[in-house]
Amino acid sequence: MRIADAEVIVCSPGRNFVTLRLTTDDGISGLGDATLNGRELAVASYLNDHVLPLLDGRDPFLIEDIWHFLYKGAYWRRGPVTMAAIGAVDVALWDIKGKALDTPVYNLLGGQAREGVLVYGHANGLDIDATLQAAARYVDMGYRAVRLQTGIPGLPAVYGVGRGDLFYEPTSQDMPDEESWSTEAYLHHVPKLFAQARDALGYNVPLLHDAHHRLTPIEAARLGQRLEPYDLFWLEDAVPAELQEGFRIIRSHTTTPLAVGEVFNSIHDCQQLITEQLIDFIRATVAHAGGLTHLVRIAHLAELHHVRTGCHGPVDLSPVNLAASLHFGLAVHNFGIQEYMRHTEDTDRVFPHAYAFDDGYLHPGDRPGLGVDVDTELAAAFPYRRAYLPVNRKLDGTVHSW
Ligand code: EZ4
Ligand code: CO
Repeated sequence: MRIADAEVIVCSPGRNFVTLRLTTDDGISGLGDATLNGRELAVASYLNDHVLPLLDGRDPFLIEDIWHFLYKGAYWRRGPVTMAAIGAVDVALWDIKGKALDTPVYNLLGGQAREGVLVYGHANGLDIDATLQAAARYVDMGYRAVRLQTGIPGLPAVYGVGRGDLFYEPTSQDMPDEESWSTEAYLHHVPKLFAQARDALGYNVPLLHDAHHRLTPIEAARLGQRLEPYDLFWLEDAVPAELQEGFRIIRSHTTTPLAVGEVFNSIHDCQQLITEQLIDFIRATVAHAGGLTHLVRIAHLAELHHVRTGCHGPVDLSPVNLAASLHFGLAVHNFGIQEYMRHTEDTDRVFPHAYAFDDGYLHPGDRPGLGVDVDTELAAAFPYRRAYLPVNRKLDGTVHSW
């Protein structure tokens, strides 16, 4: 069997997605998600102009060989664009292998290690009451874990608070929206959210929170301490993680579990965080961290160091990425939890899929391969539109992490 055809499908059913489809000479197709939010066309070009010509005629079963051919063969290593492109090829090859062997991808990764993939939903609100109402809605829908984000008094717009419905994820055309930030206001307000959340929801629902890279290590340590009475499942992205040893400061001051890694693209971004046991959950994404092949490597390193997985699963990645995450989460031993934001109906129509939510768990389904298709005709009805994530400024105008 040989790779005979490769195409990059760019569409925007509500938001932009870049999808790679590889097809073999005997007509088996595999899909990979190459979406990099706000920089989509860079990955499309990297694939079309530089990677796809290298795949023609290769044996699609040689997943490990092709991974290293693309990684080492480029000479230029790592980086979000490169790793998203390699990840898309990798996932498409796993999809092809599953279909060729007539078995779901999770069977190729070691088989089902649990009955379903525990997920958490996003409860957002302009104020604490609205956030708690949203959380109660998630619990009613059967979710067993919920992330809470709330507006901060004095700040007109902050991360995690948008339209307030089930489909939160900001995007803007033309120029990025600008949000505002005050660490002082945030640190003062967030403990109140979790105090009231425990009063309203009790202690049986795991609760999560995302600080979205806005704190310094000592600020994060203080927040972690203040949140200890409320038993968080995790505090996410407390600080930007380019400086991995920065997490030592947080770790030495608080027992609140720490999660980080949604912007990581390789094992080298987290090896110190993992081997020094500075975090509890690694959030690297299938699509952005070099595909299933590389994410399994990260998970195996993490397992040795008591770190569990908690993959990023935003709506700005397509159902192809979510399906791949579910096969991974079902099979990997040190799985922790999976982020789950519902895609819009248009996205679900463009990417029909076998995975399903039931009683707080997602299951990837039992179709051979990933169990996701792309309807290219329908995709063509949703053309690409340039879009940006927001940027963030402190109250004095200084650009801050978003
Ligand atoms: O902001 O995926 O935990 N989830 C997140 C996401 C990210 C977006 C960026 O593209 O932090 O909402
Ligand atoms: Co996050």
